[in-house]
Amino acid sequence: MNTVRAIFISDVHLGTRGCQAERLLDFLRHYEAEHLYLIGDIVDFWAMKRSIHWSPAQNTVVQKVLRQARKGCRVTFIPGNHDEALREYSGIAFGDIQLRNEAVHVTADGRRFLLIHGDEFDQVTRYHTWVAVIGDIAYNTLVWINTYLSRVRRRLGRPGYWSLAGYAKRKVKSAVSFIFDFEDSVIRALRERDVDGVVCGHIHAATIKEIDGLTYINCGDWVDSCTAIVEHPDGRMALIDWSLPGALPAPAVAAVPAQADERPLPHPMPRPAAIEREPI
Ligand SMILES: [Mn+2]
Repeated sequence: MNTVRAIFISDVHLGTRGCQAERLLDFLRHYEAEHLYLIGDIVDFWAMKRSIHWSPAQNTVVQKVLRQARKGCRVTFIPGNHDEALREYSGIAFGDIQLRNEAVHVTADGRRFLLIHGDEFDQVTRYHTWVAVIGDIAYNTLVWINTYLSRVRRRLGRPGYWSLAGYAKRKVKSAVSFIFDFEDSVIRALRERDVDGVVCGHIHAATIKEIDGLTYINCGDWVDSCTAIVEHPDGRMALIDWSLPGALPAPAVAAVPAQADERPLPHPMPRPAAIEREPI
């Protein structure tokens, strides 16, 4: 068990098939903290309107968080855009869990971090909500249509070459500039605040970096990257990558009863070293 001062996680997306609840549980079994900050999109109410995927492991995640709160860990839940219904309860304690639309965490070495989910700095979700809502469906359809069209093109013997690789590359390029735009607008907003940095989520891109003298930290997510941020007892912030293959036992976790999350893991495999990146 690693004892840290604070754990920051975001974008768990409970209620969806993509949620890596087993990996998150495994991470939570290896770390204990005085503060646990849940920085938005923890429960995906958006996706649950379409279909609900709620596994036993997802249940256990919720129970584990509630149990930690009961045992004295200070749990703060900052809603994101996928769980924004909770935003109107900001300031209210919900059992042992504090709900806040934003918070400030002071590290052991005295640095002040603004904690926000960050969707207000995402131009797409802010001004073009419909794009975000239908985005994944539309994107998949577009890719499907393009693939089909190129097949038709070939069959008709049309000259010219349509490259899926080129298409993907352009997509990636715009994704990269999307991340830069997001980081820039978050940092710009910090200027008016009495803080040394920010811990946010939303764009599913974990990082710890210095931008113009401020520290930009993003928790990443538990859908693709399986990352968290921890604050060590000396105030050092570190990015934990829990996505490494082999880190997780067979799917047994999903089938065990509720109390099981206090049991030691059945696998004897030690965790590989170098799970921390870019400590600051
Ligand atoms: Mn979000």
